[in-house]
Amino acid sequence: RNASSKTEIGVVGVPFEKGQRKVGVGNAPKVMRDAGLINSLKQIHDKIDVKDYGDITYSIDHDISNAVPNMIMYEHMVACAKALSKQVTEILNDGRICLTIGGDHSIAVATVDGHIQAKSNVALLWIDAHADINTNLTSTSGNLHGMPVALLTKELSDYWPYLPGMDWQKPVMSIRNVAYIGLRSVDSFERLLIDNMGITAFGMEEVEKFGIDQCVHMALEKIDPTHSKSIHVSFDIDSIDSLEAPSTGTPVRGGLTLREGIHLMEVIHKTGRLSAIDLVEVNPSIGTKHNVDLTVSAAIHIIAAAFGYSRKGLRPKVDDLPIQT
Ligand code: 4U7
Ligand code: MN
Ligand code: MN
Ligand code: MN
Repeated sequence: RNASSKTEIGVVGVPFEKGQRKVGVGNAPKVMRDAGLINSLKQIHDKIDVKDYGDITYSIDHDISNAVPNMIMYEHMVACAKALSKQVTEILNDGRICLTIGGDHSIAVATVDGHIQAKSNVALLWIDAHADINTNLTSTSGNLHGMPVALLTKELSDYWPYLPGMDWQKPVMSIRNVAYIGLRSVDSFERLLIDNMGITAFGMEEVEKFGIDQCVHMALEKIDPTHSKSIHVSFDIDSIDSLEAPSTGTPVRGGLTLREGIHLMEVIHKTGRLSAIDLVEVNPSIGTKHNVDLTVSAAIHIIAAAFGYSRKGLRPKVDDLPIQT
């Protein structure tokens, strides 16, 4: 895919914040749209077509609160995820790349599930300071945004109890098709899993050692060695250093620079196989207005890079400079 081929994008907002305990992250879809997200996408180049599918709404139909130990506001995640998974599948079946604006990271259970429903052969890049691979038994917080990778992968399915209301969600993704980039805050049981299961992980030590370009290429080679899979990027804004993206619920210093985040997305764009992006964990209620502006604009730059924005500039449609007459 290049600037001359048509790119169709479907945007969905998920004003969901019950996968963690801080208020505000649910306002990110509105704040991102108000900051000009849709126009930034349209302005990347003239072959871009954007359709905004609006925000996900959900209602809880049966009482499954406290059905599973140590999973806070579980019934909300279940209901929102069901609606979101359907929406993602619909956007992909409409022939569009799906851009999901969270919301906290628990929503990725649904976006990846919806992607698998539409494309089956999915490779997942998880860009995050955290591994988000806790189960309800290993989590020290009970926050669902720390659990999505464990909910999605078949190798982890034996470690869960029966999850009422989640029967529609099939944990069919193999952990071998998942790679992390940006890790620097990993809980002890998460570390155990990454080591014992040999999960592909390029933490900040590896980013430092090999450089971001090599890390992305190596990650893609591991999760999609035949260059044939549909690529899903789940981008937690806290992967970016908290100096450059401060307005987020669980900030960690020593992260990716915005430049590294942009380059990572440029590399993925060039595969031509990017089908879905989640941009999650922007919390407009954290920090000053300046902090929020920095975080939102970082997010928009990262998204634009994924859809082919070129830092080199685009050539005009004609081949000559305008002549004075
Ligand atoms: B995010 C944590 F304990 N691991 O499980 C947990 F450190 O989506 C943090 O990456 C999870 O922002 C962070 O609560 C979730 C904690
Ligand atoms: Mn996360
Ligand atoms: Mn995180
Ligand atoms: Mn190869």
